Amino acid sequence: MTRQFNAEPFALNFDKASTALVIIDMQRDFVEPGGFGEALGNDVSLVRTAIEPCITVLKAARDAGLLIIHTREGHRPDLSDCPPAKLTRGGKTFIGEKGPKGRILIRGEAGHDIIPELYPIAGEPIIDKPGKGAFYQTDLHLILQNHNIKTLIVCGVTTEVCVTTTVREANDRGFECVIPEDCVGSYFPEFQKYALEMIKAQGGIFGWVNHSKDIIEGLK
Ligand code: C5J
Repeated sequence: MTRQFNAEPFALNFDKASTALVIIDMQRDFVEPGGFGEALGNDVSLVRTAIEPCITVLKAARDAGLLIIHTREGHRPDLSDCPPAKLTRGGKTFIGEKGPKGRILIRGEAGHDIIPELYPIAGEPIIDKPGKGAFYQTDLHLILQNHNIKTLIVCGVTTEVCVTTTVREANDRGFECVIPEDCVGSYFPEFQKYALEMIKAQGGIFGWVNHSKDIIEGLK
């Protein structure tokens, strides 16, 4: 059955059976006080605003029977999957070094894992990604294709980095993406504002933007 999400720049038609919720990198190191994000000098309260709206959208998506996918950015402990160029970034904190919640962006470390409030349940795939985009060197496209998914609701952090890198590539791969604006977060308010404007500009050049209440209403 075709439904509609209220959204900008115009309403988005979707079908529950071909819609997935993708929650990007809601990891302890990015979102929790005392993590890597904060160690970089960021104010994590700016990204924590996305937690409550994400909880409501996750519940609505679970109740509606949507495919739900979670992603985590991080690397193997031996860093063999980390491009050398990425290892030089971070200013004072570098990937693989000891951070406040374990080695920074290393799989298996406490800080790399998803926050308890949004923890995946059985049957919800977790995509471990080495890059910013969720498609790069992962099986995300294959999983979406096997479930006949056409529409993605994309939430998570950070808006201008991993969320929109994923949305831009999803758009090129033929998916229709909607971002509920209160379900994404950035350490930089101006980046949040302009990243979302760029998605919906020019008649929806990369996708659609709406609010968690529009997602919940559309899934009812
Ligand atoms: C960043 C992310 N910001 N998940 N990662 O490095 O957006």
